[in-house]
This record gives sequence, C-alpha cells and structure tokens, in this order.
Amino acid sequence: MRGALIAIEGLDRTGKTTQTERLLVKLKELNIKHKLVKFPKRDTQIGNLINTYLTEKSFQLSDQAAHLLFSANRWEIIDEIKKELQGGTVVILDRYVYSGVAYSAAKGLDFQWCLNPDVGLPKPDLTVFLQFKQSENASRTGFGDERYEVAEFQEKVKLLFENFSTNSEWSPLYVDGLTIDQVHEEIWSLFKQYLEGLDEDLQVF
Ligand code: FDM
Ligand code: MG
Repeated sequence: MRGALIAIEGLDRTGKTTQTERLLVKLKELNIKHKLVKFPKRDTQIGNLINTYLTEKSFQLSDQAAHLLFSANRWEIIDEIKKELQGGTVVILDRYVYSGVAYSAAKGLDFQWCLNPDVGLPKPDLTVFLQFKQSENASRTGFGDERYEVAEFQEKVKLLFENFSTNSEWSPLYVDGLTIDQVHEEIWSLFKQYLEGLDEDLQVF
C-alpha cells in the first residue's frame, strides 16, 4: 500500500494554507504518517529565485522563464515525495501543477505549453479546489502585495482553473459563507476514504 497524494488548490485567500494546517493537526491526532509540501517551495535555491520574483516587482523575468522555474521547483523535490508515498505516508500538497498552469496561462501563455514541463509528474488521487461561488474574490480585502495578488488577475486565473473541473480527481468546494470548521469538515469527508492508502499505482500528468 502506498500513501495518498492529495492536493489543495484554489485562488489566493481561499483558505488553502489554513485548511492544510487543520488537516495536519487532524492527521497528527490520528497518528497517520503525513507530509505537507507547499508549492512554490521557497526554501530551495530555485524556490529562492521564485520568492524574489514574487516579492520584488523590479526582478525581471520572462513569463516563460518564471513558469519553468515553478515547474522545476516541483521536479526538484518529486523523488522525495514519491519515496514518502511508497513508504505509506499521506502527502498533502498546498498548490501543485494546477496552480502552475492556471497562473501562467492567465498571463496569456498557451495552456498546453504550460502543462508540458509538468508532464510526467504524479497526479494527485484527490484535488480539493477551494473556491467562491460569487466572484466575491475580486472585492475581498486581505490581498498582500505579491506579484499576482491583484483582483483582476485572480479573476482570469479562476477561469483557467475551470479547465480542470472535468478531471476525475477534481473536487470543487464552495467556501462561501462557511466557517473554517465547516470547510475543514467538508474536506475531511472527501479525504477520509484515502487514509488507508491505495494499492493502485500513481497516475501521471
Ligand atoms: N504560483 C504557484 C504560480 O504562479 N505557479 C505555480 O506553479 C505555483 C505553485 O505563486 F500567486 C503562484 C500562485 C501564487 C504565488 O503562492 C504564490 P502562495 O500559495 O501564495 O505562496
Ligand atoms: Mg499567496
């Protein structure tokens, strides 16, 4: 049995990080082996460059080069993730390939071109996509000042994410009006069935 690969996706400010932290607490309580990986993973050399790109608007990089860095940031740690899964650990991803494609394609890059460098990466067994039904996101306060934290851009990203909604492992979750606890319960009800691990091999993008 291998561990499940679970991704939490969504736009900025939808509660991904809060919810992944809640999941970790729960998994710890239940004594289930788990590992969290947040993408971009900023504490590697490639991740450092990505962090500079996101936080310093004066740092110039073509959209293509930036895109490939985000993909490289996944490839540089994927063997470690696979090893954890083989050892039976549940791996939770806070953003993954879907963010990679949606954010770059929202800048006008070709969708398939954006997916290409990630082809071969393992597909999650479950992707929970946190979203707002209302395009409430645009008016939400609390955006920071990183490169992509701009309401109009987030609206474009939202449309691009919709391309994945036909994927079999894609589980949209509307968070409008729900408390943190309620969202956690919803995620947990999707998550539960994967806790025992899986026999089938990982699929790949
Ligand atoms: N982002 C994230 C991308 O543009 N491509 C990617 O492959 C990934 C993983 O980075 F705006 C964007 C999404 C977001 C920014 O992410 C930083 P966090 O989750 O806010 O740290
Ligand atoms: Mg952010």
